[in-house]
Amino acid sequence: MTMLYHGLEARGLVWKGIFEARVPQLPFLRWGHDPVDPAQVRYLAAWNAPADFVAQFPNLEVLFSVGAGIDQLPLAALPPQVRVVRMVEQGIITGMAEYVAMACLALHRDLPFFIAEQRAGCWTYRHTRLAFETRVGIMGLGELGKAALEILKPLGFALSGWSRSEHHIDGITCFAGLAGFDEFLTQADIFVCLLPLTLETRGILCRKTFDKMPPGSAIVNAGRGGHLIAGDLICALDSGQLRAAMLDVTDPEPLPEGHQFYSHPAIFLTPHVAAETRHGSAGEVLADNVLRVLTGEPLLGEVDRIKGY
Ligand code: NDP
Ligand code: OXD
Repeated sequence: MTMLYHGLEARGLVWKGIFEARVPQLPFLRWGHDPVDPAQVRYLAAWNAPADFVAQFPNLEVLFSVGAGIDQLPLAALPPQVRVVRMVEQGIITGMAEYVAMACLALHRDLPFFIAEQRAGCWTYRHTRLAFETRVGIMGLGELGKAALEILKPLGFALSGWSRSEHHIDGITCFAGLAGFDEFLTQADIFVCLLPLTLETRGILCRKTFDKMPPGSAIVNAGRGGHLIAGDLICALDSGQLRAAMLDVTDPEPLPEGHQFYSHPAIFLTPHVAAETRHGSAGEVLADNVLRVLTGEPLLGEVDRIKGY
């Protein structure tokens, strides 16, 4: 019985060390480095894997995502009995909270406008607001959405959130499901997407959604590129319905050379760096989870394969 890792070499080395110390009974093999008997592979940790790659392991029991999302894995090709686990670790959570704080403060304090004025050589006054005058709506109230709310709350923003099921969070106006979506969209000036990419959420950042937001709203997408309809965003920005978009994720990644997003004055891109899986903390979480599998305990971050997240 073995654990197989597929991904960045530096991370693999750190994780091998952690497994040797914490789970010595389970050989930790690195794809491309160690000889692998496919029939022995019970656990696989990967960020991404081609469909035929997963099919090579007939006795696979658990597929661990190296990241918090799982949509990049070939789940359709995975037998239904294989369990899928996403990464829930403090490095990703803290990284995302920092990114959301940065994005919301930059948009709230009109940084895009002031940078544009500077580039034009203009010293232009514009009245600024305090955080309590700006409303931020978080789409997705999971690990990352909740961390985003926690970092934004002490800054004073007026906060709301939207999720699939009902949530009750102190000091946050919560909306749920399709029934609550339209009202949620009237409640904020900055919308932050921290949803998983599923059949239900693909394309959710589209014209119909933008039209229901207050005119001049801004969006932040740190979920997945597939949440956003690119052409609809450009139209909404060009018409002024939206004033700015901060995008950490795009479809595809990397964004091809010459793509309109690179040069659009109201779009601010980062190359999928909002939250990175940290080698040390994530390796400990993976080892904890593998120990849980071995002792039959519930897993942290197990995905409901029907819901898709
Ligand atoms: P979780 O699974 O913890 O949370 C997902 C949240 O989305 C839940 O609140 C869930 O609702 C809500 N949700 C799911 N489907 C719907 C729907 N159809 N309608 C409304 N709400 C919905 O995920 P995480 O917070 O850990 O991560 C979220 C995503 O962030 C990842 O899937 C990944 O795509 C992205 N990500 C991006 C990174 C980056 O660097 N840009 C880094 C890490 C993650 P409910 O609570 O009711 O279940
Ligand atoms: C993740 C990501 O899902 O990096 O962890 O996007």
